[in-house]
Amino acid sequence: MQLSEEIFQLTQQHFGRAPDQCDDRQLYQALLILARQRAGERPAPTGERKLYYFSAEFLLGKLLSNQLLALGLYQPVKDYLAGMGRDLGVLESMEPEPSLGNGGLGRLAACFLDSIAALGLPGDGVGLNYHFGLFRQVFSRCKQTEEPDPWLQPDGWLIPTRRAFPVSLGNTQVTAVMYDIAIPGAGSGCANRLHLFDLADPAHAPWVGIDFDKGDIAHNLTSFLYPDDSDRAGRLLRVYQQYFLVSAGAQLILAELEERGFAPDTLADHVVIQINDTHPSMVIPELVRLLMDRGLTFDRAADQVTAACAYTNHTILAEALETWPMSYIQTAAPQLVPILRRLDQRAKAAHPDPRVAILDGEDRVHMAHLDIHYGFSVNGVAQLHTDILKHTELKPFCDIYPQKFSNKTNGVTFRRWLETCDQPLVSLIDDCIGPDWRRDAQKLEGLLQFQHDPAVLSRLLEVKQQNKDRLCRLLWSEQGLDLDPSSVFDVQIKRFHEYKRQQMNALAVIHQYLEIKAGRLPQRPVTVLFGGKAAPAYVMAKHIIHLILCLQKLIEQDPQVRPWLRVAMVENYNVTWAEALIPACDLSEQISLASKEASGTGNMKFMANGAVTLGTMDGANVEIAGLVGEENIYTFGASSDQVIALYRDRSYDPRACYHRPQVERLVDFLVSPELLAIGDPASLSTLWHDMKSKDWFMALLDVEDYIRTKAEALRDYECRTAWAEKMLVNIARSGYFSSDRTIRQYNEDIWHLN
Ligand code: F55
Repeated sequence: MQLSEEIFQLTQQHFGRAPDQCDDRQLYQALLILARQRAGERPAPTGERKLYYFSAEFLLGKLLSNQLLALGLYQPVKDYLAGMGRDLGVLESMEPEPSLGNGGLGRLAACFLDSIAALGLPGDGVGLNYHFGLFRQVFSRCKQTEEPDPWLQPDGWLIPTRRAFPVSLGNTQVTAVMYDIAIPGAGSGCANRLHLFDLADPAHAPWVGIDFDKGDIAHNLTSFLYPDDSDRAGRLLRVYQQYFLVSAGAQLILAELEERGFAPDTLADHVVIQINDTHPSMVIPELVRLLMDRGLTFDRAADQVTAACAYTNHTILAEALETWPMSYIQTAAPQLVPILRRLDQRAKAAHPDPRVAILDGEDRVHMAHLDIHYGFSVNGVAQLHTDILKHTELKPFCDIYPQKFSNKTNGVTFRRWLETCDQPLVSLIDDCIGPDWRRDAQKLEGLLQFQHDPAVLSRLLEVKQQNKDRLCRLLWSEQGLDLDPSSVFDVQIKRFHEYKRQQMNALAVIHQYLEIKAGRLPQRPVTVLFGGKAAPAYVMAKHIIHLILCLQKLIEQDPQVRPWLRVAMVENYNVTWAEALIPACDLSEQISLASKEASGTGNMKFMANGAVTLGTMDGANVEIAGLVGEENIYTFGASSDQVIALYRDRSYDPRACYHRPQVERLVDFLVSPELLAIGDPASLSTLWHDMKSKDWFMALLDVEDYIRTKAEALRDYECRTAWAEKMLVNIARSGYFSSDRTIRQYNEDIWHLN
């Protein structure tokens, strides 16, 4: 059937009218149903083994455009709509964004699902259907507040299934029901599934305290995604959620194994489980338990599980490594306790070194240690990160199991992060090198032949300007921010965390402000854009947001500074905002303290969209620098080796850095009369004290070099042609960071799916 006929039938059937009589919501709904049906008809890929990608988070973003793209319907639908004077972007703005992730880890899982399906590999995602996602960020009096974010729609992307599994949580029996989202693969003709488990009869009272003693667990288990904070309160609930996820997921795996006609003791021949950080690590003891129920001995069960499970590490921050008190597991999943104790004893018998113990002296379970002993693969997410894991953080493990360790540098799907978010750039690329880069992103290197082509370079600058204009219109209509599209767009968007050092960027803003006040004007106005959420219990991150919102307000009120410098913090930053901000960015801020950012993936998206990186030699920035060469990136700051030595010797002295005259005046501005008149004195002075005396992530160590390097970038920006060359080289060299490449490597080295 013709596309137009099919859409006609759908709108007739559902709304009793022709497409051109439908409002935006009805037309959106018809396209959703079309995509859902087409994807549902696609066969699943086949292979020797099937992958299950276990993750507590899948940060999908809006689905319509990307589903249509994967189905080969994106351009046809756009053309069809254009013929009626309608616009896909407008229709898609109806769609609520599923906020099933905190940040990079969850978004990586979504990019991976896209690439797994595109490569035609058999692999499903396994996660949870949080009804209120993370939270919606609202600014009030220059502070972040949190509101529930209901994203589920009555007739949306979720497909109910008949699968249901019993899960016993402490002394409560619940039923896990399974909803699916189809994941069609671009160019593969197949579709995988994202399985999201939910409670059978949830009450889901939003935003009320959860009282465990009243049995609320059985009602609120899948209400919220718990933020990545160091807060105690939500921790027991996280254990409940994790067990619910892995128990249902493990039962699904064994049910499918049986349906494929294979015996439980052949699990590892037919199944591979990728464990996305330690959040799903309880799948290991749970599978051992279920295999023993099916007649395997403990040792055979443990061997099968070990040969089926692979673990990805995403952080070396000590406070982020999960260790659960056994008493929590006793409460949430007592059936796992004897299994965990046996797994611990078996590991201790073979490897008595206390540094590699699963259970420590305080009866806490080290989840990463469990994964390394009882998995066949451990990977980091960028070369530097993997090297640090092997030589420092996980060295005792690497000495025991050198063959288990490998690097898989992260990647992002260019279908979402270039093709659908930056159409002006896509047209330019197609005009230069044709469409083949869609199949193989490395082909973007073909752009290098245009590095000195004045026509291409000037078109590149026009594309960037178009994207900046579009962002300005959006920020004005959605958030009432009126920005200057002719200014330089300097963008830092990511979760708020001290190690990511938004506070250092704020100090650079203060520097610029004081320069302008002193009559030293920049060559061109600069707009510093921020976006990101702080975990509700992460007090210091909230102080940093407060500082930035106060600076924004201070500058708004200052007619002397405002024409030259603006700060704009986007409210409720999410995937959708990222898709508008990244194509509009000139300077990409990737300024984490070296050694602390495992990889970063925003850095890759910016690069592919022609932004130039201002960054430390951390995570994947190191690989970006290697690919583009030093003339096409701005790097600064202490090296990871230096930073690691400073921590090891405890020799970082924030006070010494603070007392450098240029630094002191920036830090002291936090408690200046101007700022105190705007903000909360308690918040600002807490941050001020912390920066002077603790500065755990060494913002003051790098701030001068940072300011100097940023100034150099802004000077270079004025030579527009030379800057356009940098943009072009960044785009041309970004192909390595396609998640298609990453997934090929996972498949070749770890999964061996087909
Ligand atoms: C979420 C929940 C908890 Cl409990 C802890 C951490 C997180 C989380 O969101 N982590 C996260 O996003 N990690 C990031 O993973 C990315 C993908 O590998 C990396 O690029 C990034 O460096 C890392 O911080």
